[in-house]
Amino acid sequence: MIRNKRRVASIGTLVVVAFTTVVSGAAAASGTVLNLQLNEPAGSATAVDSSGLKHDGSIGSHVVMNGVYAHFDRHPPGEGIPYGLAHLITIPDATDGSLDPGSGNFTIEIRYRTKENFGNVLQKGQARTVGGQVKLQQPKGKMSCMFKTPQGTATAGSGTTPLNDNVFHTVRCERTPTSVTMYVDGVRTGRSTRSTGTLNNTKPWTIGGKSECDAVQVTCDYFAGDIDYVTLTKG
Ligand SMILES: [Ca+2]
Repeated sequence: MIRNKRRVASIGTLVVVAFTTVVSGAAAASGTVLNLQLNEPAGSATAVDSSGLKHDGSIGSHVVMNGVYAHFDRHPPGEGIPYGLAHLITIPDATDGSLDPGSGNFTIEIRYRTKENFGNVLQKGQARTVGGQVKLQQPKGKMSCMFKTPQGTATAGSGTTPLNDNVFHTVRCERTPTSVTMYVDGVRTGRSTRSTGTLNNTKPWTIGGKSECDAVQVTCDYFAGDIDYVTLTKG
């Protein structure tokens, strides 16, 4: 009897081990998929991804690193001059889809400060991008987080109080298949309960504005201020 029990137990252990292997294999793109702490010293050209997935970013020549955060200089909306990737930190798309929200849970967290009332802080894709787009922007100093695909759009905001008080704030935007929710400094400030389908495009993530400026009246939506870190988490 004892021997039989032991055998059952060991089979049970084997099943657990096999199941764990399958889960971790399928979950190559889950957990933290981007972790940019932006602690590079002045003059650095690469923002190192500490997620383990090697999604390093390219630091544009306008962006000033100081070992603690990234500083983005001021180019107001009316300036009308495109700087390409120079004003941005750019993280190329991952061909395995690991940087795309897909159809599941996806969480963005950033810590930033600004005294300005304009700018796109973080995005993947733009208005006409096939496969949809994700965007954090702060018109009037209020942050909004939008997930948009042909199947649906959901946007959550930071509430009525502007955040452009030049004090660091942590913004967390949680997307599920049927909702987008924002938390500012740990407090829930907005939620949209809309489905957003499958979001998967071939565009890079950009921090600090658009990689492709609107051409007719040049608009790049450059952010001005400081960004302490950016993390992206799937699942
Ligand atoms: Ca930092």
